[in-house]
Amino acid sequence: MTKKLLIQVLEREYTTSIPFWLMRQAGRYLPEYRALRAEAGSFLNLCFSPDMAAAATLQPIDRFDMDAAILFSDILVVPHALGQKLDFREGEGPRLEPQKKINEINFETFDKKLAPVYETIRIVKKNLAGDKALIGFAGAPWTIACYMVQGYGDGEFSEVKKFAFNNTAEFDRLIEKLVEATTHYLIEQIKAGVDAVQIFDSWAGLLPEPYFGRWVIIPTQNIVTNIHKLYPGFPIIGFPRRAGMFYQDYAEQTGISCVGLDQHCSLEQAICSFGSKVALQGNLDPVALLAGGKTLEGEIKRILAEAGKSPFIFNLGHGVIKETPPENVAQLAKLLKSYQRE
Ligand code: 1CP
Repeated sequence: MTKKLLIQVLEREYTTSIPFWLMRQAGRYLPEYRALRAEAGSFLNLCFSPDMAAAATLQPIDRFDMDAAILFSDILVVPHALGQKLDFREGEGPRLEPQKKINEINFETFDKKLAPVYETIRIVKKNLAGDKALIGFAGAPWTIACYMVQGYGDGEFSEVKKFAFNNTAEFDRLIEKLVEATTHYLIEQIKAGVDAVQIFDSWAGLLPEPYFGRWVIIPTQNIVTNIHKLYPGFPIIGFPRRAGMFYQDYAEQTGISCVGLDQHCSLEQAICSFGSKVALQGNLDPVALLAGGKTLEGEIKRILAEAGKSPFIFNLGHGVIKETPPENVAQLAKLLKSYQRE
């Protein structure tokens, strides 16, 4: 069997077609997702029901024929599996009982709680076409710690930063435990059959130096090293959202195969400064996808022109906005599928 297009790019091979998938490609903008979500009752029940979670994973592929499926789950299943109380309230987002410390991890209990996720992967693999990749994922330690310590997301996490800056050694220990849990979780996903993994560091951009190095780069580097000890060269995508000027250090120091760019940085500059070391992904503003029409077409063409001949995966700079018309995603899919570079 020939190598999947997405994997070729993650290995920095030149391809004439550009693979694409979208962060949050499964979700509330799709009527078939809303139906499945209603049937499941709660979001967590959907995440932990392997047949339904597998169906949610495959819905966008059936509709738009992306080159990769991303496992349907959530980054917060990790604190949940570590014993933290988690609740997704309707229209309010996640709520956790705040906690600043993780004791010794019992991986038997952890895996028992996450067994439905591993089962979802096995079901998806059986039903996914051979030329498509399945991406597993986890939240990065810093982003997970934000939710663990504060208990909810507000986009600022000032309380978490205050605690971390005032108690660096204590926060280091929390991050180290999360490195351990995340490594284990991603390795179990690889054993279950994912072709690549993505580490979501959605709140990386909140950390100034020297903490960006300490709590974003080093923990990610440790996870990558741990995975590569067992699976040398396994493709890992890192997404340090809003990392700005720190993107380059992240790309050069973490050992990651591919870096996900948000819409706030220049693809052209990223290619010049670190595009010879890692593959790149992302950069389309989710609002351009929401807008559709000529706006969307113009932005897609700009990104393809800037990507040039670099190893590139087309994606958004952050997740699909829930008001996005599915027709706009169909427009994007059509344009990308007809695109061939020399
Ligand atoms: O009721 C619902 O349908 C809940 C909406 C929803 C969905 C569809 C949540 C709650 N999570 C998800 C799925 C999800 N989350 C996926 C599935 C695969 C896909 O991409 O199609 C993935 C990869 C995630 C990852 C995730 N969850 C992140 C990282 C990416 C990002 O968006 O920055 C984060 C930060 C979360 C936490 C979370 N889960 C859900 C919400 C609303 C949030 C964000 C909370 C906040 O605003 O802080």
